[in-house]
Amino acid sequence: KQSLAQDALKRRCYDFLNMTSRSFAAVIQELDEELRDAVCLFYLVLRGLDTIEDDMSLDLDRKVELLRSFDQVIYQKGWTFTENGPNEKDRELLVHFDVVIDEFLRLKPEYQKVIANITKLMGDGMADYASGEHRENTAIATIKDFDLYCHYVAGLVGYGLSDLFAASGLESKEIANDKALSDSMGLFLQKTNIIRDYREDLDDGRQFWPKEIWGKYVEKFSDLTKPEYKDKAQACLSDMVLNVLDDVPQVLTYLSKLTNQSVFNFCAIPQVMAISTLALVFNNLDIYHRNIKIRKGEAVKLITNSTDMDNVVSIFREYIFVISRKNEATDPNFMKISMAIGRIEQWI
Ligand code: PS7
Ligand code: MN
Ligand code: MN
Ligand code: MN
Ligand code: MN
Ligand code: MN
Repeated sequence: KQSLAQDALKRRCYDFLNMTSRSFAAVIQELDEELRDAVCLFYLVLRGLDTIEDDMSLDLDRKVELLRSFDQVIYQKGWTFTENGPNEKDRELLVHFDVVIDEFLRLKPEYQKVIANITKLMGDGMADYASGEHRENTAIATIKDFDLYCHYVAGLVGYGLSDLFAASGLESKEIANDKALSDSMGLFLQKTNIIRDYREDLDDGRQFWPKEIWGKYVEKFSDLTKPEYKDKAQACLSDMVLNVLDDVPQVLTYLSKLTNQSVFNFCAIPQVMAISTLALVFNNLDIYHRNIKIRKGEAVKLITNSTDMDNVVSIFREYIFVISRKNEATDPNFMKISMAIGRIEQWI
């Protein structure tokens, strides 16, 4: 049985979850009891790691040291971190990270191992990109670099979540076997986020779009915002969307394998939000100037409708149709996008 003090610590973790996540807080809290705390703590640990990765004011050597050792930090009772810049988003979480560690150490050892394993792989991946071979003006040069970075920060989350689902017994062990499917679940979310956040990331001095794509259209990444390059910017955006569409069949295959209702909702809701966001950003040059988001009412509709595979497939069909209608014959990627849609239509 839990003591009152332990209850209070757990509540603070859920407060941190609600503070740090707009998109995952609700779906995590709806998970079956067996998985809820493990996924919440997985989220908080990775949110802590990402807060270190994102802080451009931290000394680079210090950042790399922290990223590479974060899988050990989560076993150090009492560890807190106050070195982040004062304006760093989610700084508070690390200031009180001892609370997260306490709760992490109360999870089943099997869950702890999954979380620590992914934290090690992600931290090393982030460190590679923060320094070393990828550290130039443009860290992400090729599409291969782009895929690998997204694998580190999102595909690995897919691996870890699938491992937790399998370990809980709420899903079959097989869900964790096909790594490519779990990877796609993360890549589709991450790549859509990276397209949508072009402007925000640019203003923060970060560029995640691979030069292999944007370099076909402009000399400088920031040229995409200029009115004189409007047509280039539109073509570049459709090239990026084309790249993300690749993952859709695998996302639908993964979702079709799930059996537990709460796990299905948890997995499906972010994916339908992503396909809706992708339809919204496609051919929408606003992304180069401001942060655009799907309407609140649309998000609510998506959440309430993502109850089973038939409904999720209908939602994907609807947004793939939107993309298909916005696809213009004058776009240099018109044919390739039509073909990608064709491959998805075999599924829906
Ligand atoms: C453990 C639920 C369901 C098999 C903190 C969920 C930031 C898109 O930086 O906050 O604000 O623009 O909007 C989430 C696979 C990861 C991938 C990655 C951990 C789905 C640290 C989400 C979330 C796999 C690195 C948040 C990948 O976006 O970004 C848990 C299956 C964290 C998932 C980051 C991005 C997540 C992201 P930002 P957001
Ligand atoms: Mn966010
Ligand atoms: Mn971030
Ligand atoms: Mn980051
Ligand atoms: Mn405080
Ligand atoms: Mn982002």
